[in-house]
Amino acid sequence: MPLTLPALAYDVAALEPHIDATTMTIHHGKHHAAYVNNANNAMTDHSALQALSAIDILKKINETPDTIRQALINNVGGHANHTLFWEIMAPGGANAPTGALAAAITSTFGGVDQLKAQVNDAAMKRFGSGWGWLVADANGALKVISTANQDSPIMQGLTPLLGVDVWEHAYYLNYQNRRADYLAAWWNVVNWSVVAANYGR
Ligand code: MN3
Repeated sequence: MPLTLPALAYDVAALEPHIDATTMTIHHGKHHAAYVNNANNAMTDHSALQALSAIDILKKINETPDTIRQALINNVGGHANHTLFWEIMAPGGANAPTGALAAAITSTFGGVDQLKAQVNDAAMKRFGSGWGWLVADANGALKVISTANQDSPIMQGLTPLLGVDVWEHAYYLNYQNRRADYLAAWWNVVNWSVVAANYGR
């Protein structure tokens, strides 16, 4: 099959107390796995698509067959979004953004605290399910955006550097309706080294 569920690089309990082990187990093993399975099912009769990476499918989403495009948006998007999400979290996180990313955050937003506030605002204003993002455009300029459902910034020609999942499945077991509390806690597990590496791609 073309797409596979990536293994987590850390234990499901490693992000506690900020993200609990049960949420991680279900989120990765059930939700993310379902996006992978549903994406592969959608591509069953489309061998050319099966040869592409998730990122390349999303870049060419407007060239995909009408009959499966929404399934690809939802499920290839869900796969790419969650793959990034696991990668940009780590136990303890990193202390601060570094290098070119740190300089760009300062020049664009004024500093990392202001960036966090903008991401939190975008994530809080996302009605229903979706994501808050730090992205780079084709010129390397940083922007904060939000997308609905599993819509990927890649479909807009943007490079996602950091994304926070604000679907209720990402936080409801531990935080119930308190999305703001989840967001505040989530910054404690951001792996800024990976976010900085994403900016260099
Ligand atoms: Mn999710």
